[in-house]
Amino acid sequence: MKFTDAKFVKDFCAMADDGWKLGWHERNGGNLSYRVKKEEVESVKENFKAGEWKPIGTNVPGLKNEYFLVTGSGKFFRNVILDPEDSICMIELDDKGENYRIVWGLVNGGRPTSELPSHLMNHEVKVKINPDYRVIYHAHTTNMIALTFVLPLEDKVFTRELWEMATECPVVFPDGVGVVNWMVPGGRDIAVATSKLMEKYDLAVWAHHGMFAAGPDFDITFGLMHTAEKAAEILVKVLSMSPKKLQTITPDNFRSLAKDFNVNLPEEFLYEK
Ligand code: 2HA
Ligand code: ZN
Repeated sequence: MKFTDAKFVKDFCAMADDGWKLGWHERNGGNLSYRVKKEEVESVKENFKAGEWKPIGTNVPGLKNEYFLVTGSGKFFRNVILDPEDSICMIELDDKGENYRIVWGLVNGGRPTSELPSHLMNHEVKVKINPDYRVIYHAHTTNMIALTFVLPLEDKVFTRELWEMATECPVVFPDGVGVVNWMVPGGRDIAVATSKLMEKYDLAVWAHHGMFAAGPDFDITFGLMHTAEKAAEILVKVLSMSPKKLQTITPDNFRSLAKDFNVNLPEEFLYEK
């Protein structure tokens, strides 16, 4: 099968395009990675041309010999659907999880996303907790970034404020949201900080930068990012109208919702204000 005819490749490109259309990927902003299933690897293997092994920049032994479809460093999300061969690549990890090599894509040169350490460390954390998790998505979501200038950079504040913005939010992300203080992107330190939050959450906010989302498939992961960003947009509108809410969803309302919707909402987020 032609590589770009595979459903997982088409779905990857469609998700990148959805994010672009929502304005989350100016220029080369954001990155996406997908841990490819064994049978999917087999289905496109005839197209592989292996490049040289290169260091990942961190160790991910829990992902040894896995294959990932990832966006390219410096590549524009806008171009993923127009020219996938130039914009994305498939990589294979070695049997220690220390090096990678490109097996398909980036035909005009380049390397995988600058946030490869964060993506792979997040995948490694998630696969240990739930082997069904396959997608890590980083986007420059406008409203969430705006909130990181005016809200305290605390998990419990972001989680609670976002939950209050739409009844659906605590059902979509019942574990809450983690927050990383401003850090230099692209390196191992921010990858370690983010992957630590991923032990607890599916969503991490990077102050003054964007968000990371994790999930089992493209729809769920994109939907999580979209729901959180929409809640952030509502909060930006509310705060723009008034610094104080006249009414909101209360801790007891959340407890009733948790019961009826059969979700566990940790009490740490249901504090009195
Ligand atoms: O430019 O989003 O965080 C890609 C990025 C880096
Ligand atoms: Zn970024």
